[in-house]
Amino acid sequence: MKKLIVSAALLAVAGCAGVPQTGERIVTGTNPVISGQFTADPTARVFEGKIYMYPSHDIPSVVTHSDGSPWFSMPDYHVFSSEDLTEWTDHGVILKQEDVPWGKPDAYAMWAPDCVFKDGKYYFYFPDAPASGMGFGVGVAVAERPYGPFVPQKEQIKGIFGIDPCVLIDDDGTSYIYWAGMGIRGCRLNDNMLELDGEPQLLDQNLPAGFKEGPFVFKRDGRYYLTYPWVRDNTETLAYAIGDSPLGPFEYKGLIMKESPVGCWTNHHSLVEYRGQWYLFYHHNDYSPDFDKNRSVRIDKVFFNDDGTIQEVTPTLRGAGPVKAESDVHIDRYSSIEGASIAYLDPADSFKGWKTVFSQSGDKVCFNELDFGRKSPKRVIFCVRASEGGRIALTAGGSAEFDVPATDEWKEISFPLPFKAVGMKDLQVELLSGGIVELDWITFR
Ligand code: FUB
Repeated sequence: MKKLIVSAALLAVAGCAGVPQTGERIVTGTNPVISGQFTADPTARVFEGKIYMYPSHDIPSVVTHSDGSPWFSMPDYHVFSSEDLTEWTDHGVILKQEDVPWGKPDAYAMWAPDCVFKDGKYYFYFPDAPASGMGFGVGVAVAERPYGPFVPQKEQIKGIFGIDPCVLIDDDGTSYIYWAGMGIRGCRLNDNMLELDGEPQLLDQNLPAGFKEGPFVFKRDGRYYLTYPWVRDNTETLAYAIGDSPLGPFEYKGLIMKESPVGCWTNHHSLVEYRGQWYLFYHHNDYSPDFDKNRSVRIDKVFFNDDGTIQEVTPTLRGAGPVKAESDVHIDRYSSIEGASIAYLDPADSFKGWKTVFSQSGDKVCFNELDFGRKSPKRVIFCVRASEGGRIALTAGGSAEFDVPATDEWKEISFPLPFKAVGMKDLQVELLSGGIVELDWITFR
């Protein structure tokens, strides 16, 4: 590929863009998906032709565990929706602990939820600490739309002592509820979706030993998948088993995801098919490396083998959403990296995101599947800081080199793009020479 060298730069003095706030539209396509707040335990459902994500909501800890350490603090639930897994709308708080008639209003125990649609209504299932006792119960809040308003039932579901509810509506309309409470349990739900219909059953007797929680059950090609976080060693993997009926027996099949490489103790997930592709929604502590109970939702594609088994998912930063070349492309959410490093833009506020730091010639970052659309852009703009300046090579179909001028401040630097780029391209940025170059984002106009 012929390389073009572009040496003239236009220096724009405008500051680089900020962070989306709660309540605004959030545009990423990369992992983690939501910034500006913590999100965990995501259940993704397809309602009204869109993806609705029902996560739980971590806040900086205000609760102390019995051993004195800071503990999960989860006061309420938001719901988010997206048509393309890149642009998300935060519909705001749909339920808070003070509004649960049977709950303890200051327990901060609104753990992993689920939401299903039946006969014109949306049923939101959530754990909470009962005002009258110890442990956890599960309640239901009902709405006419997927984003509420949700009205909580007066009482918790009788017969459920545990956390992490998940509901499956089978093809014949029969519903089942699953939860974690001294093992993974399941039971038929009454047609009113509010009461158990029968005796709860223990479902994990035949599964390999080790702590399990967060069951997510779905049906695919006539078989029932019981998927769950599982501690096989020190922290949680995501594992799964398959059965021929909704309440098992289930046979262990393997892992969906290995343990966190940096020790985030929990993982919690859901799988959903949307527009012909299956996705794994899960969480990691990207915005809180020092406290793993402040988590953030990630999404990656998941694939099935012909025999119905699930291919293990390698967690990515690139994520599963389409990213447009005309957006601010954060290559710190890379597909691959050689030599360069990633750091918070502002260590005092992780929600401001990350920067890529190129320190030595040969440092290289690739960001796959950047969508240039049908019309090639005329310019490329880098948001950079580089006290000595540096020369960088950019490849996206064509290839060119750019001289970044020395700047001690973050600057947007615009160059003519000397090659055509249309359609889906993998983007590569490499430092060729010069001093340290820090890159916040790149965009093409
Ligand atoms: O988020 C609180 C708890 O951590 C969830 O209910 C579990 O599944 C684990 O993710």
